[in-house]
Amino acid sequence: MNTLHKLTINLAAKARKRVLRQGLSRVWLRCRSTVENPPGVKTMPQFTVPTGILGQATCHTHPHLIQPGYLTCGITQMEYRERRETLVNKLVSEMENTHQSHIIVIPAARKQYMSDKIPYVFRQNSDFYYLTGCLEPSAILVIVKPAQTDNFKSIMFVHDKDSHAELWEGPRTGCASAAHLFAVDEARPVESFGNFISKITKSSRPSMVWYHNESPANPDIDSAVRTALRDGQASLQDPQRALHFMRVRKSPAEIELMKETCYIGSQSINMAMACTKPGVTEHQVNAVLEYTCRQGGAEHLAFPPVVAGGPRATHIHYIANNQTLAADEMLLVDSGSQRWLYNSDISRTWPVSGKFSKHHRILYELVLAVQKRLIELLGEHRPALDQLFDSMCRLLGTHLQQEGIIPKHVDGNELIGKAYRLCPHHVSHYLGLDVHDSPLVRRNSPVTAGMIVTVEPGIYIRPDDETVPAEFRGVGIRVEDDVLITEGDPLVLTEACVKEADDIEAIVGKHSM
Ligand SMILES: [Mn+2]
Repeated sequence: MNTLHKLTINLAAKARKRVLRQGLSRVWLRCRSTVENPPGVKTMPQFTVPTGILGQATCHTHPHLIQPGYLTCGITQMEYRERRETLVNKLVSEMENTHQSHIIVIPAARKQYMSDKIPYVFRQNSDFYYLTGCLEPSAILVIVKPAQTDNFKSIMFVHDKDSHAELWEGPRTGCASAAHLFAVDEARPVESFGNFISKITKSSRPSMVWYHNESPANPDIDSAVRTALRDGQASLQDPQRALHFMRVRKSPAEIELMKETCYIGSQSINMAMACTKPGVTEHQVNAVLEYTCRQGGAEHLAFPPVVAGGPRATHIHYIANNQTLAADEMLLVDSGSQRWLYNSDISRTWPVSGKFSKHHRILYELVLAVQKRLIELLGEHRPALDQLFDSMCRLLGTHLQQEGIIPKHVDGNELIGKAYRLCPHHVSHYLGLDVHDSPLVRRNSPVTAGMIVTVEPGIYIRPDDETVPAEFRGVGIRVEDDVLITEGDPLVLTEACVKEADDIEAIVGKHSM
């Protein structure tokens, strides 16, 4: 472990310093500033985190995870409060009728079971977490804004203290501490939600209920919301689009969290490269990814990873990961970590033997050149992601033609079409609390500073693809980095992950499991 540690540290040290340094100073100043407000400037309310054992880790009980004064790692109660305020203002401004009350309902995810009483690892609903920092299943955030006032009230419905339930499931925050912990105006037991929503919609007519009713995060409360809508004659609107437009641009604190998860994900892939040798199985490489991510501080992997040797890499979502790796194969890995719910998403491809064959190196360097050029383009004029995809097809087509993989006489749209056939997936998506983050922000939307996007061109040549020279067949290659868009040059947050062909050859196989 020590030799490998030194090797990856050396390869990644410079990159890491640069990635972690940028932006840190700004956040540090924000948290540590002792400058007093000039007279007359409104001071913002201050919040504190209650002491005692609560339903989730706090800065008091888990100081190794959460800094003093923060609600969750890196995020203050004030930041969550400001997000709720921004959402209310956005939603209200979308409606012209000022005589209307607004009731926003954002449910937490509920527990999911793999079989009787055996739960899956709980994953909070990202929209709910973004607005509350609350990790409790089946909680509900309700924001009520009466007509013709600027004020609004946030109410959290949580599971109240219950010694029997807590004996089995662990401590709960309970109503008495939840309002304080989540810096909301009120906390009530979840069981009272049905009554509450039906009373409030009846008493605040006319009202607009903002609730995402397509594939709701918690179907258990769906019927209560529907009944309230009907009986209260309220209109229904979906808050998710506005929320996703907020989530797609990361705050300085979120950027720090993304840098951490990207660093952990990068090192896990470096470790996977180091452990790769002929005879090792895809399953074992999967285990290395998982171990290294958790050991680095991630909750778990961001998604079931693709660990695909040889021609299996031409199936883009191959996750069986159950084959033995052979010396003449390339290995494609697409993996990432989730830390404090923020995800990294990285792909690398390397030779199992530790040495690229002539034709594998040609293909790898071709994809790498296209990937680097696409990152440059993001810095030059921040194309929308759909435009970046067009650029990928054009670049791939030209490069494949230069290498004789696509015939010389092909041009224009036909060339782009042939490139598209070899890379049938999109080149980019937004990244954050979800791996495919903010899906309601379309990929033709303008790309702006604060967004984090993936850049992931690839080529997949099936073993039976007779349109391509035989020596290039049976291989899938993808190179994927996570990139922060800034006012200046884009910042590659996964820069610690080895990607130059020579560096890959220096690290593959250097560690024994
Ligand atoms: Mn991706």
